Amino acid sequence: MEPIIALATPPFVSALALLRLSGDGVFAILESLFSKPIGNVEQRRIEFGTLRFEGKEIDQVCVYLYPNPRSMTGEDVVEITCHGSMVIVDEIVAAFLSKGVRYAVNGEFSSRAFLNGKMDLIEAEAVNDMIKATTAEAKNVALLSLEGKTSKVVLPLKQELADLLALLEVGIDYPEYDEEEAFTIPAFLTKSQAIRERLQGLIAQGEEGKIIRNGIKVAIVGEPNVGKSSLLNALLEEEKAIVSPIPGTTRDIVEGQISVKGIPVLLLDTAGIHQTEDQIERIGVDRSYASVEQADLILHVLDASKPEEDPDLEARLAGKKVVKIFNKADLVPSQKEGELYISALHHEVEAVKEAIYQALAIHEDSYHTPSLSNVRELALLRKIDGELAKAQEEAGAGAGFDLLSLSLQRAYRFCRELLGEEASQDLSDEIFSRFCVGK
Ligand SMILES: Nc1nc2c(ncn2[C@@H]2O[C@H](COP(=O)(O)OP(=O)(O)OP(=O)(O)O)[C@@H](O)[C@H]2O)c(=O)[nH]1
Ligand SMILES: [Mg+2]
Repeated sequence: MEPIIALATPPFVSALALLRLSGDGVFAILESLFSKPIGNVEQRRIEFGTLRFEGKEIDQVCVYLYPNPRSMTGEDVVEITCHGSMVIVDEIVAAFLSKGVRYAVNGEFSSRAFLNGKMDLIEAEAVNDMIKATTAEAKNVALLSLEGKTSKVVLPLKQELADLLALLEVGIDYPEYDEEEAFTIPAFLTKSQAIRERLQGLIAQGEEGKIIRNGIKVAIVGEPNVGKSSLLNALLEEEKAIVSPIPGTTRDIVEGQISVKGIPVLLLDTAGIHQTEDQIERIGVDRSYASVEQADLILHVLDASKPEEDPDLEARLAGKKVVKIFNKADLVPSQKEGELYISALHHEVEAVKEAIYQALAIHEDSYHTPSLSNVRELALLRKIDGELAKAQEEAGAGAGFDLLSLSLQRAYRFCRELLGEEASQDLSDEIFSRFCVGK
């Protein structure tokens, strides 16, 4: 394919920068700018030399030569390590552009790797997830996918779908087949149920993987003055939000990020919820309600010295995941059994982190288990399950094997799509455009 170039490291000043080229003729193009002959590249090789353009030296560089197919993209690839000044990077890029190389678009290197069979879609997406990971745990989960371990989870599923489909097809073509071996509706229901259980396990694991990778939003809500902002500050170990004894101090949402056992948690401190005539405060209260809607988990803070239930707020929290917290434990002589008491003022909030972790109900395994955890993958798993559910329903209503086979074929196609085996160009374009250039 046509040669492309991109900067693979961030566009800032640093000790070194790495540029990557891939495509037809990249060795010859490099040779035309390099101080040494490159010749035939039969094995991977590193050369040190000078890049020159129009009689002017650009920089001393190391070039890494990867002949196809043993390269990241499967094409001829050149990587250039130069000194990390953006002036040098710009000059190198300009020199290559003048030689007919084009600047890569987002994800083009990974997209070529995918098209050349160097990795499947799940692995390609893992490259993106790994680069975007903000915690070590998130990076580890992405690494499992990159190593192909997630794809291996899908292969048995694909095999089971293929087996079931084959049994249905035999049943359609040879209905008179030996009585004892004939495939029956009850047998179909049993087998399809086993596959659905595997699928549901994958979906549950994927949801947990998604939390570990992307993190969650946690809203801190409650009446004014109960100590919500104090709790935010104590968790952040920073005086981020204004704290005062005057009710109604916080009016806007104040955000802060913490890590709970490696899970990125975005905390939202909100305005105290109560009836108010103050116009600005009312806007704040509306924002608090909106945060409740958006959040994955709510920390409902009450003042332990005067715990008042607000039926209005309780109603809003119905159906949400809520952790109830009694703050200002230092002001009360006794604590109710089984409730969570803390003192934000005295920075006694470790128990809150533990409670957040417990509420998420993450299995320890999920930190080490490969899972299908991005939106595309989870949606496809649900579609496969949906097709099987439909087939089971039809089987229950007396449908023939031919009808069931249609649902199974769709399920099988979704499974192939999961691995990128049947990805349309549109789909892979959509996926790779989320990558940054240079990948
Ligand atoms: N004794 C005691 N006082 C606390 C504790 N936590 C917070 N306070 C005090 O309670 C008052 C209100 O605290 P904030 O954190 O501003 O309360 P808030 O819920 O954010 O209030 P609004 O923003 O007005 O809704 C301040 O005077 C805090 O110092 C605690 O654990 N113990
Ligand atoms: Mg506040």
